[in-house]
Amino acid sequence: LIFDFNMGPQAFVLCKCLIDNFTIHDGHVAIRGSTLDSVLFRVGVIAALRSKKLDGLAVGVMVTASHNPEQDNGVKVVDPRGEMLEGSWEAHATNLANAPTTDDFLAVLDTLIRTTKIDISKPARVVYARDTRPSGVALVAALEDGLSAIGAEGRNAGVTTTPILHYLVKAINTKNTPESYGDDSEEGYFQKLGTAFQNLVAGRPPLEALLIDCANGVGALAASTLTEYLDGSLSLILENASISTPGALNFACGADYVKTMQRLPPSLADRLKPGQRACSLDGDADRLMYYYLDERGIFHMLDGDKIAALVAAFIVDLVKSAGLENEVKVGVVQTAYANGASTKYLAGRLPVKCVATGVKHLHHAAEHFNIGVYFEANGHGTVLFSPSTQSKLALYQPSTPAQSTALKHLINLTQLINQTVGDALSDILLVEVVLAHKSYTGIEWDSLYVDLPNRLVKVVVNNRNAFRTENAERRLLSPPGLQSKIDELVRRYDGGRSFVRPSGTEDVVRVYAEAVVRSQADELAFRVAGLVY
Ligand code: 16G
Ligand code: ZN
Repeated sequence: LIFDFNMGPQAFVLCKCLIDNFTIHDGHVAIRGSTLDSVLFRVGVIAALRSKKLDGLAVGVMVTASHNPEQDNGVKVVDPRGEMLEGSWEAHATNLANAPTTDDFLAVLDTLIRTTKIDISKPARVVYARDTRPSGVALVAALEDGLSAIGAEGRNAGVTTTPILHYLVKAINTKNTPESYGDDSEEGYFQKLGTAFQNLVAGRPPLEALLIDCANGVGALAASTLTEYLDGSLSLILENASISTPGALNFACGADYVKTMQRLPPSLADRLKPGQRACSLDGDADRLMYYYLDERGIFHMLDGDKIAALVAAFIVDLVKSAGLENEVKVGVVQTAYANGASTKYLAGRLPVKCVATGVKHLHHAAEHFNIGVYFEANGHGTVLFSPSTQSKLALYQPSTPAQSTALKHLINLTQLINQTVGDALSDILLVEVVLAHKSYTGIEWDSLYVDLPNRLVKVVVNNRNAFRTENAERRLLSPPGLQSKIDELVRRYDGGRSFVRPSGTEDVVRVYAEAVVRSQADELAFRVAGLVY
């Protein structure tokens, strides 16, 4: 039983059962917006408790369902350093969100306060925002009720992107400290990015205008404000910027559409000239996909893997030019979804680590490098400069003018990049800086390596928890015997690679396959899906 899940050729579903509970993954839960009120109330309580536990440091709450359909909604909780909620608290949050009755909720709450030794007399501060989804208004009200129920101080950051909310959390918590992340306002964010960008492209010939598909979401507002801070150093043409058209959000546009369908959003068909660079944001502007049409009108996608390749190579070169290659080690973190050709390209140049899917895994692995570049193939990613590397850059005495220039660029990059989380706007500026420095068009960037054809399939099974993985999700531990059957299949395909993992956000099992030839990648994916079903 195979049917098209309305997602075109790239994703199919083998269906057995339906979803009926919430799970928290990478700090967020997603489900139909109208059924979420009680969850948001509870999230208000959880965020406040997390803040109390951390002595009143500000915690963030973002109401968004990202790239999902407009009628869905969800919530992400942001820890005081601007990062994803700590893993152990995901479990607490799951228990609290799923408590069937108010009495159960109170009982779980009581256990949480006792076991994690929260002093409830401590202050609590929560900063929150929402994307443009209409259901967000009522959900924010429910969140505010949760905050006042526990006496937390709330700050409403209004309608903004997920990465800006992450920025605000970190800026609030580092205010008036030597580690200040910037002014704790949207203006502070744009100012920081805009200034760093202008410094980085000063003296370079201006690039051709960049077309941005804003997914009809909050990214349209932020990208439009961003232009005011770029002072003409880059022109942005905003498309799919209809934030108040019902049903338009993420519909046939946006980063997830482009990645899943591997095609141009139809709305851009007569907008994009051959060779012109374009990119798509997702509904909360934390994912980014670049692409272009060649002279024959054929679509070429520059996904998270291509961004990682472009950016990592550039940073490695700058570190070398600054004379710091023995002191500052650059590394890349990927997941099993990274295209095999990208891994090969990167591994020839710098250390590459593969970790399990999910921003928290990538982010933490990237922290182990002096400069850690991480991008998921889906377009979510950033670059982390370790605190000691940032101090080293600040103190380093360059010995030649060339070293001095490279050093300045590295320091400006630490300001340009939103190091709290993947940020589509900051990532756009990062990509544009590299393209400007290298005088690359999309075509030259694309030719760094050639993607292996690949296919992603989802399979709905009775119990996805029966699927346990090891080795960064590249191999199955259970069900017993399944991995050896997959191995046997994979061996029959030239350049074949395939893996199976349970999704963390949907009640499905995902199957990925790649091979040297497109038809073989498709066939391998469906054969493996057949084994899983
Ligand atoms: C979420 C994660 C993303 C991950 C995806 C995996 C964030 C911002 N994004 O979208 O990192 O790749 O989930 O979903 O947390 P899956 O487990 O359903 O495949
Ligand atoms: Zn998103």
